[in-house]
Amino acid sequence: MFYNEDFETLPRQALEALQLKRLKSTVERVYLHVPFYRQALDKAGIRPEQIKTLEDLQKLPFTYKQDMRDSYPYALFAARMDDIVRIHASSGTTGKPTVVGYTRKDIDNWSELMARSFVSAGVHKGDIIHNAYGYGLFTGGLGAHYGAEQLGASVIPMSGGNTKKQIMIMKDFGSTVLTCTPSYSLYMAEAAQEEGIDFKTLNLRVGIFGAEPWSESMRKEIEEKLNLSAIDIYGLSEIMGPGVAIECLEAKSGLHIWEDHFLPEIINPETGIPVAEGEKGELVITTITKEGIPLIRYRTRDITSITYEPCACGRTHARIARMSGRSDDMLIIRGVNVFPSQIESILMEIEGVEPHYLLIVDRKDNLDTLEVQVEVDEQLFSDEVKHLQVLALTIEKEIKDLLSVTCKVRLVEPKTITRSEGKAKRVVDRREIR
Ligand code: DLL
Repeated sequence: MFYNEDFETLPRQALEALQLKRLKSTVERVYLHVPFYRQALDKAGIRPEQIKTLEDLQKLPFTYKQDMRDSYPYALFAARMDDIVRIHASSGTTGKPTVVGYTRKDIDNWSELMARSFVSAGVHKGDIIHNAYGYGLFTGGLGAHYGAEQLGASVIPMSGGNTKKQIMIMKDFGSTVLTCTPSYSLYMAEAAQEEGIDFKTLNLRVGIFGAEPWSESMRKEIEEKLNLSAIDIYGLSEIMGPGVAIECLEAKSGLHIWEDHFLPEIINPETGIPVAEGEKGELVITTITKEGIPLIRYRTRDITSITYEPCACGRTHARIARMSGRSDDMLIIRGVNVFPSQIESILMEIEGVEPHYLLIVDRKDNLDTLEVQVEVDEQLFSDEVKHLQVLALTIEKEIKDLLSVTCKVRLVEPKTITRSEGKAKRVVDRREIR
């Protein structure tokens, strides 16, 4: 099933021809309207008319998050403020947020791409979409909302929070699709259990989860607890919001990135040079249809790989692998690189361990320390102390064997780790605080 079959199954040659045409016009647009890009291109010694093939993309300079911060709030906009109909911003834990603006056409394109994404996840007109992504400056809520309406499904604009009410509405309104962060879905499962509501009695069929890293084992856990098929959706506000890439229900093997709107590259984050197909690196995206704030070779910091292999679903658009983390989330513990998602995968494979954890990194006597706090189920917790000790040691050994990092595991009581209604906070790095 497709939403826009012509574009979603465009043969690669035609797709690449379209990409080139759109790339050229985007480069012209930013050169003409955005002083930042005019200077950056002049400095790189490249003019828009020199873009003749898709490979010429390599000649263009990168755009970094810092460039967006330096352009706060509107300096990177390539459209007149008169033509901007929506403004979003990413929260940003430090400093000013990153601001993005959309023209009417940008909103239309975004709605279409979100509608395509819904269909790719097996959602159709007639579905009741319980949208628990946050509404507001965050792109999740409104992005999913517009896509759902574009598709013609019924959307319930829940936003995040008030979890008990979420469960009641989901049950009473007969929601068939849930959209929220993966961590929030697990919080909902827990809240439902407390209310004595079994997800098996709900009508939910599909969950569309993203906005934060999650693992394959977390998917299993969610599918079991919520009794639905869980689909991974990726996006970022700088590029558009949710719906940049999504898995298809047929294959659930990589996320199709909508290549008629975005040009993906995977590069070695250190050298900036593209890596081979299938190899891991940093995802770099060039937008090729955006009017409000087109970005050239934007360094997402997200780590993935790409494949151009045809997919069982018939879509011709490349697939990126589930994000294994952000290069700036990567922890370096005594010189060893560790992504929180790697620890998550190990934890989720262990019986009795709950999908709620927190990594605490510190420095003692000039040495990095890692404490893994993880909840265990009620039964285990009330078990003999000896058993808990054995379990903690087993996890420590597993982490040491697989990731070569020494850590201290602290098993904690159920429901002691703070739950999230949006993006979960998995790491506390005390080394930064000092
Ligand atoms: O999180 C947009 C979004 C909303 C995506 C709803 C999916 C669903 P930002 O707040 O700008 O936008 O955060 C973007 O979140 O660079 C990734 O690091 C991370 N991220 C988003 N989706 C995924 C995912 C939205 N499926 C940042 N897996 C991105 C892993 C993800 N990380």
